Amino acid sequence: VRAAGQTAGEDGRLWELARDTLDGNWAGGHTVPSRTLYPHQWSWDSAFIAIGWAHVRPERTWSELTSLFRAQWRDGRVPHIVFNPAVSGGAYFPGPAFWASETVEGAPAVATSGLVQPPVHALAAWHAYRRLPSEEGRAALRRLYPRLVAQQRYLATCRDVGGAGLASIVHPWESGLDNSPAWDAPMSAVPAEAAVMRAYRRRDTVHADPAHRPTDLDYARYVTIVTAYRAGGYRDDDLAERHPFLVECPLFNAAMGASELALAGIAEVVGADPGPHRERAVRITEAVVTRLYDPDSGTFHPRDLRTGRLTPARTVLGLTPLILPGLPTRQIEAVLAEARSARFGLAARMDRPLPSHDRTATDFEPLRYWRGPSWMNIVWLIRHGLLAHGHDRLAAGLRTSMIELVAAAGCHEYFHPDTGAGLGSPAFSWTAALLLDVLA
Ligand code: 2M8
Repeated sequence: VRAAGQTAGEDGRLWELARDTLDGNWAGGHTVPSRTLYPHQWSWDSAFIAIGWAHVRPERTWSELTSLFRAQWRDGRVPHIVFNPAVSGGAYFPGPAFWASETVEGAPAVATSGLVQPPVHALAAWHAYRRLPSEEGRAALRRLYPRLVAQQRYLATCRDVGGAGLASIVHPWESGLDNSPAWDAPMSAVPAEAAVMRAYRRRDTVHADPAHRPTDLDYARYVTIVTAYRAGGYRDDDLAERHPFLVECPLFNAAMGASELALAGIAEVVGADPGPHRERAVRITEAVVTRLYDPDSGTFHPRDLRTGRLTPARTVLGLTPLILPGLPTRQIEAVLAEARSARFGLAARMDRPLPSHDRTATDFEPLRYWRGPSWMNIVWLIRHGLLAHGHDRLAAGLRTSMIELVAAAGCHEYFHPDTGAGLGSPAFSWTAALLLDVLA
């Protein structure tokens, strides 16, 4: 752990800013993504946040993950939101009353959502542990290991709707990239009208500029999809026959594969057998390539199980299978070509931040959430993948870009992909956490 002040000059200032941002969002046992926009615990946020805590307050790495997994459902699903009972139910939409998790058999005592998010947790736990191995860390890994295994098992069984060894997401919120153009095709088939939202009160647009957030029509569809899933008690049987949104996402599945490899590492530390994890990682990697790689575009796309087709948009999701250490050379090279093209502009010296969507596309929106702006967790994951494949110079380009963004704009939630201006929440936890990781 590096004490503030040990780092000279500008890096020291950023280090303190990032640590103070995390401290400000610490809610005792977990860290909120943002005090205003997201006042509860979010699943994949906590994974990224845990990585940051390892560098400044290591004990919080393990509380962050432990508190999240305490809310794991009996079937193994890790809910995407764990509601803090001390925060008013109306502070965030949709709040605990909307999800009604307490009515579901197998849900925990604390109120949660019924959806999941990309399973980056084993990856994060292993990354944090390796950055700072300790006896406390080993004890935490021993406690977390069976829960991480159950999380992966849930996704690999209940969510393998397509039967090809990949997990399906049942809602765009499960992707973490809520309104990405990747979901436009499957979302257009979900029945809804913007007027549906008159029955609800959105809270996000109170705290953030509505022009930077998903639209009311998007929200109407989000509500329709949750309502359908909730009506079936959040069960996953027969989803293919009855659920309006079913997609195999490249990031979600790459995270699942990379987490199996992380679990192999964790298994060795806790005295379990790493073999089955390595085998599963190989199988998931093969399925990601077979099902989600498109040789014509030279990148990865989500597969819409309702049409059987790959969705056409070329978003940053296409680059994320780089986090799979076993990705074949052919796909690594294709993805690198896509990343270095004018669409994404990856370079050893970036002239602009990495966007979340193809910047040459007609539906590229530089201000709107996941439809163009640059996001630190995605940049961190792609950098992690570049390092795994030995592309150190390109990885360094992303690291410099991350540092420059925060230096100029602060720990914002997302950044304008041309100017680097800060957007969304100004004190956002995963931005701070992942900055600490690249500075350390
Ligand atoms: C955003 O998603 C939530 C819904 O889960 C929202 O918009 O209200 C996404 O950026 C998601 O990836 C993130 O985990 C969450 C909290 O930071 O916010």
